[in-house]
Amino acid sequence: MNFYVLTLFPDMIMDGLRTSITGRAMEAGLIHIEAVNIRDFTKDKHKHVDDYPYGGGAGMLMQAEPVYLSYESIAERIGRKPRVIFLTPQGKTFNQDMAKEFALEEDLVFLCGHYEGIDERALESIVTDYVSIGDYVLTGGELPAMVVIDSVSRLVPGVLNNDESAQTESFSDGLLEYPQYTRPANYKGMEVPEVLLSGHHGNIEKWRHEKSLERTKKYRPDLYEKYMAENNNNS
Ligand code: 6GU
Repeated sequence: MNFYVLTLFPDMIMDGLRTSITGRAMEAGLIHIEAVNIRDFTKDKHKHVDDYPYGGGAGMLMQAEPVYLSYESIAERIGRKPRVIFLTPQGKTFNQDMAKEFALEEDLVFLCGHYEGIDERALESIVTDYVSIGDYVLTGGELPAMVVIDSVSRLVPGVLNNDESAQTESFSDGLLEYPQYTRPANYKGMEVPEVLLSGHHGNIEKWRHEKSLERTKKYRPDLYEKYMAENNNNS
């Protein structure tokens, strides 16, 4: 799967994703991540990519032309019009279902805004999806793009090893993860729950499911209600 990130800060994207699991996946050739510097597509001799907003107001806007040309360089290279995700607090809030849907694409382009925004005509011309990562404001779209790329990458076959894949089940069934423990069995007087030492797999599964329900009810009542409604469960 190919990820192209249109950005003014290509190093931020590549430095962040070169490490850990996404870095390993790139090295293995399972995913390709490429940051495209929007500034390389300005025709301005001082390489300006921003200007004042018509009608006045605070801050600067990214101009349409370099944004459009950076997109076009990718569309021409791959020979088709890929889905383009614009990271913006005005977008639809990202979730696991969206990650699954994006993971079905062969190519994804991410557009990262800076300054006060991007000229609307560039957005109208190329953007297919408006995505936010939550109700708070960030300085730019780079971190959100990295968040989305990380979550989509781990759904690409082969990116996670078996141990890592097993870990995914918990959230995808709609419940929060149960608590986990490793050695020692007694840490500063705090004991690992007896059932986990019992070797009784049925009881362990039951305990874990109960703990997942308990935690979800306590910390994410919204997810808990959804789970109960979907599983027709009255417990
Ligand atoms: Cl996608 N962009 C910015 N600038 N801030 C955000 C966001 C995106 N999602 C949440 N806050």
